[in-house]
Amino acid sequence: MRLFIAIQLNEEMRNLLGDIQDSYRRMAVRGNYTPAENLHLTLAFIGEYDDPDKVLEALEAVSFQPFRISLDRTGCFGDLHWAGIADSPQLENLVKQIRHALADAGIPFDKKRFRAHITFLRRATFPRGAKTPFPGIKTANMLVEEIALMCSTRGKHGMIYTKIGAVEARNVL
Ligand code: 2AM
Repeated sequence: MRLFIAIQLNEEMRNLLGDIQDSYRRMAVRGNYTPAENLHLTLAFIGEYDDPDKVLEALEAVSFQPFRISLDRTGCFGDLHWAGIADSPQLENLVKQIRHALADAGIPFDKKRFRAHITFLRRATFPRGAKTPFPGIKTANMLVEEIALMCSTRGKHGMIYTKIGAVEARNVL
């Protein structure tokens, strides 16, 4: 199974991402728009791995308190367009812990530098002469209270992401 660890988004974040997608659509940008239910922030990409229980066990070593993240910009990697998360030491720390936990358990993962982004459009093609739309500087935020182990499968109408387990934030007084 194809696994990754992600933060699932609240309604406020999904709504803003939907508004951003609409502004791209209004510019007649074509491509593969991420359906609202698939929007997420990947923290670590594991890929093909058949022991999700071992991943969940490894993630028990990760400890974090609830923290806020917010969207603050849009950008692209080639024809893949994303919304960026404002700098967050808590998020960086969480990703570091996840990577350590996976490495300690011998679970493979993509070791590319972490760049906190939420992909909302893939394989974008812009109409001739169009500029990348930069919708206002609206922001949205959410409280991160858990990280989810996600499984990705190819459905009839695109990718299906299913949560198969989670680790919750711990409130430490
Ligand atoms: P992306 O949005 O930038 O493609 C499921 O594929 C999730 O894992 C996506 O959020 C994807 O990021 C992310 N991901 C990270 N590294 C990946 C990799 N090497 N291959 C595929 N997906 C990866």
